[in-house]
Amino acid sequence: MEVVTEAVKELPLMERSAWKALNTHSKKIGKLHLRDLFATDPERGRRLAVEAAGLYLDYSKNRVTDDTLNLLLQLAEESGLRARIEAMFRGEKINRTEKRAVLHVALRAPQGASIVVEGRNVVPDVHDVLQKMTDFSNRVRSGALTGHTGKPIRNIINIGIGGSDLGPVMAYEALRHYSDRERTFRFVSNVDGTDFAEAVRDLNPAETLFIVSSKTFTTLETMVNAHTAREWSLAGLGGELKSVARHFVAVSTNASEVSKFGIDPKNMFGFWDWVGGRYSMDSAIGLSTMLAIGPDHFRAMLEGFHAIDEHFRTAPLERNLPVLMGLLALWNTNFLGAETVAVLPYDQYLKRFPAYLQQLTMESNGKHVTLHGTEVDYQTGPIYWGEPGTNGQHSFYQLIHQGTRLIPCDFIAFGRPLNQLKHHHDVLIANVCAQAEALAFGKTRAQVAAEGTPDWLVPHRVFEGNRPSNSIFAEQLTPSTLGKLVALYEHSVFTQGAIWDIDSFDQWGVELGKILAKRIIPEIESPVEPMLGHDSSTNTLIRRYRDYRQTA
Ligand code: G6Q
Repeated sequence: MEVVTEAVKELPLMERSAWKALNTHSKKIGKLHLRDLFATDPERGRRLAVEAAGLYLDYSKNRVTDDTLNLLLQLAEESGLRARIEAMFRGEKINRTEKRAVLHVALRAPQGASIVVEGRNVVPDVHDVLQKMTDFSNRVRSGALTGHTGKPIRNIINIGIGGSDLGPVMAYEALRHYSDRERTFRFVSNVDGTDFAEAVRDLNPAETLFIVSSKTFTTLETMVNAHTAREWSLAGLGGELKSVARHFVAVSTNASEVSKFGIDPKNMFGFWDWVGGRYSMDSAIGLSTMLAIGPDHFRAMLEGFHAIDEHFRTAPLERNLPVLMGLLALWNTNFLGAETVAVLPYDQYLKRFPAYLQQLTMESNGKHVTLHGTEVDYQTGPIYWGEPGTNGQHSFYQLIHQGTRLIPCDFIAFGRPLNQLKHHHDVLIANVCAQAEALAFGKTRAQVAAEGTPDWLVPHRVFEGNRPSNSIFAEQLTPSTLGKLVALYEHSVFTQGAIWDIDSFDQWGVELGKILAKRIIPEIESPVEPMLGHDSSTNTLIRRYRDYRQTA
């Protein structure tokens, strides 16, 4: 099926009438304060909120009026957002530069659904792999599957990087409450030997299963780690090659490389080229997640994803959570000059969620040309970052409250805690509410002075306020809620990328460094002094490292 064409017909972004109107409008809005917006509309906090599939989004503390929202929605229409959404769900090759369909939504489509890629309904394939993962997980979790020496598998190590690591790590941490506490789960990604050494230092190879997760099965870091794991495992199991079959499985799209590595393709869990790495935590790349939380919880997570997929596909744009989040991020970036978005989960289990979102958002929308290769003349993807509250409050929130930059925040919180300890949760939620309130409304000079603050100290204690934030609340952090949250951000990223008219699904920016590293490895390892043809800085750094290496 050919690449969607609707974007071709459109005007460049900055020439669209809604964009131009937003530009003019933003000059007026720049002067409005959230204090006034709330004072003149007592219903604002209820009105500018929307709930879908159990996620509640309060976006009232953004610097927007009804006119702003209408113009943003108009921009979405003028940019053909609806057609783009449909094109994705129909399996069109919207990843233009890689000529691929983008169908992570098929990974969570229920049995019986039909999503056709190049004439083939892929949903039955998805469910076949899910069934294979389920059978395998049940065998490991019940103890039926043992290691080479007959001992049960107690340790599971996922080896992968980027999209083959960040999702599994995040999901494991996020859903640890639901995990099998009898087993140890670790994740090795970095080619820095420390990562592997620390992951295995207290483990028995006879009880350890490695999942080598790599879509391509050629990624340098993963292959170096996988070979080290193989040596470590063999060394602990008497060097018997047939032990590999019991201690290694692969998640990949590349069966021939998997078997070259020595893993029997029947121990391989497949996925497809229409699943992008950073959109793959709900594919077989989530095998470690399923082993940790069990197949039922994994399927509940998929149902959560699917609920938001359906909402994204069918809800009117003005009630559509991912669309609103995407439009607000775009408003803050392109019209209010924000450069980052802070994601602040008030839940310790979500401690790796900001790291996960960094890849999802920045690898997707960190692009400088449009789908058609022309240089953009507007900002694209903002920098996403964050830490769990309340820890961040005692660290970088100072800059958000009183610094000179505008940093929109996404606060995430849950109604019911998974660990009920005295009134911890009430204190936690009081903090998330207080932070959003303080950022929006601040504290005026008059308020500070009225507290008896000496004149010289007043400026230091003034909080300007007018700092935008979203608050995302849900009842409880469950596997289903996690699926919903991830899908919310996936589709918010999609919305932004569709309007910016960029390819949110390629990642050419990671290539150059990879190629250069491959060139430098032999120069570093050469037994004779190599001829170096880099710039003078790179040459000197390589020589310095060679000196360290010789004295090591
Ligand atoms: C994600 C990227 C990238 C990828 C890693 C690992 O969208 O494509 O982060 O996931 O480079 O790739 P492999 O799974 O092929 O090892």
